[in-house]
Amino acid sequence: MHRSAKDSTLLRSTSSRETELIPAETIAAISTPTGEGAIALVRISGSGAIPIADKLFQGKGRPSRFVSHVLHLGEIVDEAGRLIDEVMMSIHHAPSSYTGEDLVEISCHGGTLVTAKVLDACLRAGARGARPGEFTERAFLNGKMDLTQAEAVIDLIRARTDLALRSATEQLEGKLGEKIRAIRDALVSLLAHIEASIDFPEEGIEPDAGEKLHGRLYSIREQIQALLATADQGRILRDGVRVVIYGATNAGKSSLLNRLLGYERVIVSDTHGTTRDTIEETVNLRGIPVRLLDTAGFRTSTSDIEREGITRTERSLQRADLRLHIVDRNAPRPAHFQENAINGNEIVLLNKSDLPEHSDWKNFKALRISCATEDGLSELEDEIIAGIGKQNLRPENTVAINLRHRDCLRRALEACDRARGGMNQGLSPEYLAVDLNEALRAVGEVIGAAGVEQILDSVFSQFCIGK
Ligand SMILES: Nc1nc2c(ncn2[C@@H]2O[C@H](COP(=O)(O)OP(=O)(O)OP(=O)(O)O)[C@@H](O)[C@H]2O)c(=O)[nH]1
Ligand SMILES: [Mg+2]
Repeated sequence: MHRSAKDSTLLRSTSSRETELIPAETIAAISTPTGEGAIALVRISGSGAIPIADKLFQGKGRPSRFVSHVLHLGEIVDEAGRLIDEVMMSIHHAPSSYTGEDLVEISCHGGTLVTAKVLDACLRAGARGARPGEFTERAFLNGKMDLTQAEAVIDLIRARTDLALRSATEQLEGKLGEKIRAIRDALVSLLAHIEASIDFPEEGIEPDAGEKLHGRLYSIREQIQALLATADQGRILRDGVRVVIYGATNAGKSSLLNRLLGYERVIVSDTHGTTRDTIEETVNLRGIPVRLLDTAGFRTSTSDIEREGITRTERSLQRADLRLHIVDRNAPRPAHFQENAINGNEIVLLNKSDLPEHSDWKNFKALRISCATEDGLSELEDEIIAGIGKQNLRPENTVAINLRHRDCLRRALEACDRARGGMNQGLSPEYLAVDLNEALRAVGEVIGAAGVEQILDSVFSQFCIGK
C-alpha cells in the first residue's frame, strides 16, 4: 500500500559519495509556492531525512548532531561537492515535528532554478518526490492531528477573510474534532448498554431504562443536527456567497461591482450592452467572502454574443445565494421588471439616486443608491449581510462543517433515526446495535477514525505538493 509511512523498503542511494541506505518512504518537496520570492522552503520527511541532510549540508557540524528545531547556516552541495546555495537548515526530531517523523527544513534562496536544484539534490540523495498533501497525511497517520484538523490546513491556506481564517484555525485546534468525539463517546456508551442487554437477554431492557436510552439517543441526534446546521456556514466561509448583480442594460451593474470592489475592475460606459460576459470577483464584506458577479444586462438583442451573455446571466441567477436587482430610477420601468418576482433572496436597488426619479418609481419601496456619489452603499452592505444571515450564517459560531463531514453526519443521523424507529417498534436489541454501529462508523469517518482508506485520497488530493 503506497501510504504506509513506516514502509521498510530500502533503496540504495544514488549518491556516489556515500553508500548509506535511505528508506524509500523518505519524501521531499518544495513547500513554498512556485515563482520568485526572497526565500523558499524545501522539506524532507521520513527516517532518511537526517542522513540525507548529512550528505547535502556543509557547515559547522553535521545535521545529525544538530539540536532539534535550531537553525544553522551552511551550504547545500551536489554530489560532486559543488555549491548549490547558501541556506538555513533546521532538523526536527520525531515525534516532535509537523509530520511526526524526522523532518528537515531547508530555507534556500527563492529563485525557481535554485529551489529546483536543492530539491533535486534531495531526490538524488535518496528521497522521493512527495505527493500533494503527503506531509499533512503523514501528520494524520502518525496521530499528530485528526482528519478534521488536516482538512483545516487546506481551509487555512485558502481562507480569504478573517472569519474564514478564524473558523479554520479553530478547526485546526480541534474544536470540531472535540464535538465529534463527544458524539462518538455518547454513541459508544449507548451501544455498550444495548450490547449488554444482548449478552444478558434474561435481564432485558427495563421500561424506565428504555426511556433513558430513548432520551440519550435523542440527545445524540440533536448534537448531530446542530453540526449539520453549520454546513451552509461552512460552504459560505470556504467558497463564499454568490451574489449576482443583474438588471436591464445601463442600470449601473458594472458601476456597482466596481464600487463594492473599490477599484475599476469592469468597463463602465453609457452604451447599452457594454458587459457581455459574467465577471466574478471576491470581496471581503465584514468578514464574509462574497463572490460578486456582474452580468450582461437584460434587453432584446439581435447579437448572438449578447444573447449568449444573457443566457449566462440567467444561469448565474439560478445558482445565486442572493440577487441584487438593479434598476435605473431615472429611466422607465423595464419590461422584464415584475414586482411579484421579488422574493426572499433578492434585493431591489434603485440606482442613480443623484438623478431625478422617473414617475414609474413613485412610491416604489426599494433601497435607493447612487454609484456616482456612493449614497446608500453602506445600507446596501447591511442588507447584503442581513440577506446572507437568513441563510444560517452565524459569525459568532465558527465551527462549520464541510461537504464531506455533512455526508458522514447525514448517514449517522439516518442510522440514529432507524435505531429510534426500531426502539419504538420494540425491536430486539440486536437490530438497534446494527444501526447504532453504523452511526458510530459514520461519525468516526469525520475525524478519520473509521473507514479511513477510502476517504484519505479524496481529502489529501486537495492539497498542494509540499504541504
Ligand atoms: N448619474 C449616475 N450615473 C450612473 C450611476 N451609476 C452608473 N451610472 C452611469 O450609467 C452608465 C451605465 O453604467 P454601467 O455600470 O456600465 O451599467 P451596466 O448596468 O453595467 O450596463 P451594461 O453592461 O451595458 O448592461 C454609465 O455611464 C455610468 O457612468 C449613478 O449612480 N449615477
Ligand atoms: Mg456592465
